[in-house]
Amino acid sequence: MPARIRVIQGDITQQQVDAIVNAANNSLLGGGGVDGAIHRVAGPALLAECRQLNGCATGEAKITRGYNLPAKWVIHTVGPVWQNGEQGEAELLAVCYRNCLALAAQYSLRTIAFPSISTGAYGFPLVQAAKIAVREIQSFLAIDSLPKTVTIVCFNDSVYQQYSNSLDSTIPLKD
Ligand code: AR6
Repeated sequence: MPARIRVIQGDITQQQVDAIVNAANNSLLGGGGVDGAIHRVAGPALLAECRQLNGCATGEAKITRGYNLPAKWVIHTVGPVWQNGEQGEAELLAVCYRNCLALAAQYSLRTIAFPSISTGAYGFPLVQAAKIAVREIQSFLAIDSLPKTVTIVCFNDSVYQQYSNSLDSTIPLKD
């Protein structure tokens, strides 16, 4: 049986999955990093739909169509900005993963890809973020049959190494 979580190195905008997750900001009106890349590939219709959503609170998730992306859907979530680790950042990051996965299950999506939420412009320490991501995805998949598979897409080598280490240190979850 194939594992339900995998870690790859690549560009999330090129993933052939039902939904990709966007690490957005509270405005949902675009930005840099993975957010900028997703809007560039999806095209202006994505921004037009995002304008109707009235933003998104930190930790919450909202879904739009994927337009010119290979993915049919984009799940936008807003990770916490790292301050000092004592402002609820860890729980807010965990809630992002849970809310995205719950939305995917609600839409009956089988495959979803996540970026490394909050670890770029928002400054969340990578080691801790990778542990939280893998823990939350594992816990969700243990109680829900959807999504079937979750891919964590790492843009560079150090991010890939951290998420791989984090996944290796857990018991693999099979179908
Ligand atoms: N595919 C996969 N991962 C990517 C890609 C890509 N095409 N491009 C960048 N990454 P960041 P955040 C990685 O800064 O920390 C935006 O301006 C990147 O290397 O995109 O949650 C938003 O509008 C890093 O590992 O997101 C917000 O204002 C990871 O994605 C703010 O940045 C996350 O980095 C959100 O900051």
